[in-house]
Amino acid sequence: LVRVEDDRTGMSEQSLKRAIVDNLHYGQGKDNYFATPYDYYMAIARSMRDRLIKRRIQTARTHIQEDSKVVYYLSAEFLMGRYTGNSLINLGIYERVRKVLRESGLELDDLLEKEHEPGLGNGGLGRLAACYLDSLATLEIPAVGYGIRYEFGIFEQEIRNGWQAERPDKWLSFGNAWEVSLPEYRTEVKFGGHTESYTDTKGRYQTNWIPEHTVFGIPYDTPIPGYGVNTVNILRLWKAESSNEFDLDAFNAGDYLGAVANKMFSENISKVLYPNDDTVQGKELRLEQQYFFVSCSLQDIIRRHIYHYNSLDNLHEKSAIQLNDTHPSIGIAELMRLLIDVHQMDWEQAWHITQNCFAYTNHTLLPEALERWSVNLFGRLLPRHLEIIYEINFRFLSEVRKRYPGDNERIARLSLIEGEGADKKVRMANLACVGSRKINGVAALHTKLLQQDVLRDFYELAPEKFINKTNGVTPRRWLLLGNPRLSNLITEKIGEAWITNLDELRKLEQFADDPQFRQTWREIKQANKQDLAAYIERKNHIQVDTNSLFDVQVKRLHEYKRQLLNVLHIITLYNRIKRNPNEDILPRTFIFGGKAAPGYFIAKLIIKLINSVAAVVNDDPSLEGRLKVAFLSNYNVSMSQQIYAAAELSEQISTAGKEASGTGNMKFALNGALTIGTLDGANVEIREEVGAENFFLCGLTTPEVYELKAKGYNPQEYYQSNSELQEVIRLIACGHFSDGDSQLFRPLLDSLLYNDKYMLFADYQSYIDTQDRVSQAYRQEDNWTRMSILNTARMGKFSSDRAISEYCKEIWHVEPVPVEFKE
Ligand code: 26Y
Repeated sequence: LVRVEDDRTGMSEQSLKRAIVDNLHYGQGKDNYFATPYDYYMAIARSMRDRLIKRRIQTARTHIQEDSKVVYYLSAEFLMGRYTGNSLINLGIYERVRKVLRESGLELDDLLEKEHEPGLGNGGLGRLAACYLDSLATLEIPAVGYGIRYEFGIFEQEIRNGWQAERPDKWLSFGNAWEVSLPEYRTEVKFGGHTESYTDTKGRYQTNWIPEHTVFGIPYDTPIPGYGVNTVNILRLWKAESSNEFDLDAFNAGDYLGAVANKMFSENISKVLYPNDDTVQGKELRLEQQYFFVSCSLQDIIRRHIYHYNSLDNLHEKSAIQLNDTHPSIGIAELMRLLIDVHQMDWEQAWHITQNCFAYTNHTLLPEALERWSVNLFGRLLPRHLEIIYEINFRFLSEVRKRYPGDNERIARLSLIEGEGADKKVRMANLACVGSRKINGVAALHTKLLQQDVLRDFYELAPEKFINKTNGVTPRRWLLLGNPRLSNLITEKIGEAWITNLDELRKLEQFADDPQFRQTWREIKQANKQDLAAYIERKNHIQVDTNSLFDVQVKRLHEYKRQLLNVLHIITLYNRIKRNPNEDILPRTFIFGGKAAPGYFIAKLIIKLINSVAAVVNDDPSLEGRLKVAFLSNYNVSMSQQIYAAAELSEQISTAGKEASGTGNMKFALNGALTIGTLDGANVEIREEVGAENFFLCGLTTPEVYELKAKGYNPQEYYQSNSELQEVIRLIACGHFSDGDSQLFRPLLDSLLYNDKYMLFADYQSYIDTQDRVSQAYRQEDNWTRMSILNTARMGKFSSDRAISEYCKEIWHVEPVPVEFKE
């Protein structure tokens, strides 16, 4: 018996089939004669969305009934990757839907590739937010992700003549099956203008903010399902719209174009994601974006809280607000403003609530990535917030003075305001530290360096605020969805408990010496390599040897991540073969992927160098195909899933002390790749877990880096005493990879020879020696496979479920709230 309701919620094969046909018909307006693969994709997506909406409603009801405390994850970036495959996985019906479609001659995996990936993030920080939403839902924690619905996500990267070129990412142009807009919850946000003080009827001193203009935020919700549970949380993204379709005053005054300009100001706010993830430029639009989404989100939290509790006195008992880096840290001043100016609370109570709502995650050690806004700009855009920040600072520094009388240097370092006179700056990290109950780093080493270095004064002031939360990644997307062959094998051997309890993978250790199991393990990696090789052939027209070692570095391009060191190794091998054609060199395929910030010239030049080396190496017959280099353009979440599954060697070679954590490092190892890496970020903990004997360590340690810097690092000392390195540099310098042009790569070489900020030369020999050990190890096929199995088996710690349960217990103080599913 089939009920109408079944088309929206049913999970049987028959119901799923009817649902897809129904959505094809009435959602896309097509039947199977007219339908394109994209139409089928949309019908599948909508059918999943229907099923999730039902669960979402029941989840929301349960959270209200239980007066649950809610986690609000505020992030300027959410790098979600494609939704549809993930929702099929989390609903547990991937195979069933695949079977149903096959019966109609359709291939699910091909249709899922029609989804335009929502790339609303730059890299690690945005993807971490996405993994955390998956774990929050899976652990049945009431949670909302708040961010910006950028009309254009991270740019699409093309390679033209070896150079990166950028194109806009028009991800919404064919519609978004996953979002639901809620115009009735639109929220007003003010900008500019001035403040006025007055005394209210009760004789209280009050401040009024008279803005220059206002903007509406329209929320768009996407359901976030947990794996194997009924909880469906939401990601709520704000779109900016003009608050007056045609600004009436301007219109009445005959200023038609002025009115339209105002509309354009408004809609610009959520137009585009800033593609920088390294150096901050004090761009006004960026501050507008941050304030816009934070104000919408806090007003939304307050609206729901008052509706439920009819008071704000217990806001901090029912809400935990996480700041994903300083990007949303204006929220501290905004919550104060809302509580004091709008809800008439006194300062002390408002401050108590604010401090107990917020917690702050820091993601960087690079000083150039710390946000500081010019006081001028800040006061022009957010006059009331600047007043509030001065008041917070005044009260804070009075306390500091009591504690450290006369220590003016310390006071200057702790101040929320930096500098004097015209170029004063608001320090957002200091605001975040003062306004939060907890401050966390994202790996053990990173947290330690925060305490000793970047946030040292805050640590000395309030050590109890500091806590480490080593990053994690979701095993649903990064193993179950991305590597079905390996997932099936694992489940066959140890059952499926690993999917929600990744420590279960330890049970694979017992098979590490089983020849049959090793054989299967190898065959799976081989099959994944063949898939990737086919992709490389299709996209780059490069034929790669699937018996060669797949040596992969995929991540944003940055000098500190040292893609250039990897290139120096490739050229070293090239020179060895050129010197002695019979030299026994392990065949390798070097795979690169990653975007450079459009204004980051050196990073773009490194891309050009990789492609130039590829052009020479791939075509040189004397190498007999032993070395191949492929730069895969437009690296994104979807591509990365395929890459991790096929990778054998994971390059994690940042200068020690620079990479806060890394998360790609975890995804590689989870998929059985071995790591060559420095003692940086989470590499340290990965090595601890998998065992030093199953990890290829190279390079200086953080204390060694500091020491070398202190005594005066001179790259020449390393250069002059290393003939192989000289040969590499000379080959680039003479134009060997640039058709004889000896100028093209000069900026790279000059920076290495005369500055070498990230100490590539200091680590060169260690890196080369370690790569030689990798080559030897790869030839011991059985032992390599054993190490690969042990890497996967010991990755339990790096599940985002572990990370999120720690945040829940130690930072947010929230408990799971199971949701019952009722038909
Ligand atoms: C302010 C603006 C320029 C900016 C925008 C984005 C600054 C930074 C970022 C993004 C930073 C980022 O992605 N950081 C990475 O966060 C990961 C998750 O914690 C870490 O694993 C990784 O080491 C860190 O670089």
